[in-house]
Amino acid sequence: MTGIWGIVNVTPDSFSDGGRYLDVDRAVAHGLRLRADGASVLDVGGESTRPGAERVGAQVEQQRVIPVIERLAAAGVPVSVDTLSATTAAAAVRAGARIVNDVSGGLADPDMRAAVAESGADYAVGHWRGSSADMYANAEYRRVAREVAGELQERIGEAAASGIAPSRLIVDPGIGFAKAGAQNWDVLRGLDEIVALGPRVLVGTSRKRFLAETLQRDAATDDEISEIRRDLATAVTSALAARAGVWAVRVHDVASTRDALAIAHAWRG
Ligand code: PMM
Repeated sequence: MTGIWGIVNVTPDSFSDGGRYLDVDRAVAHGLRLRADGASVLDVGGESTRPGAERVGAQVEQQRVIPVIERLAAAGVPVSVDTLSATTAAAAVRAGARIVNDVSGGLADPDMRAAVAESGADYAVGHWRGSSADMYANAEYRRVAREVAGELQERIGEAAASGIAPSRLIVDPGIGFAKAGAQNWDVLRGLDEIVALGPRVLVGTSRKRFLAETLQRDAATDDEISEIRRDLATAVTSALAARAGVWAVRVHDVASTRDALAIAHAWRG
């Protein structure tokens, strides 16, 4: 059965109404709720990697995520840390995280691969072509899925050279990262090329802009596409990704994707 990573963002915009301790309590409660909804892994992040987002610095990032990771890990939940920073990755593993989720695939921080190798954690490497601020300038492809697969293959080789065994790797085509609109659909359509690389595959479409753009294009009015509709679109793409053979999907609303995966599973028999 396809796994579901539940997203726990510990950023001021995600939990905005209190001091640091209240934020920790709320983030932990949210994570436990996602776990009860069926998440196989909780992915804890303290720095937004969305297009245009500012970097916050490793110290602030760790103040946000480490207490949350400690408590979720102590509750027995498998935790991953969503970070570009080697020091945050190492601290998170010491706090109980089992997986380092690096959307840059090791390109953002030159110390990342060594830190992961030493930590013993699993390593999720994303397809990435530069930081949030300038990623769209790099969204030039001739055959998107093939090029993404080729660049992920390079990341796999670099990880192996750093002493990270292939069995510890997870690859992610990085939906929305240096990919505009339709290019994301090209990647999803070509997921078999990513699956063929060998490592476990993770895919994150959750609430991303290309989904809203697609719904908007077909909409009768130009209303904002609501969160509920983005979650429905996410559940559909997650079920289709599962059929394409991915190992896990990364989502904000675990319950709707859990239901979609159960229905897709029943269809397959
Ligand atoms: N997307 C975001 C953040 N982290 N991690 C992985 N492995 N894959 C993704 O697609 C991914 C990620 C950005 O989305 P968010 O701000 O909604 O979490």
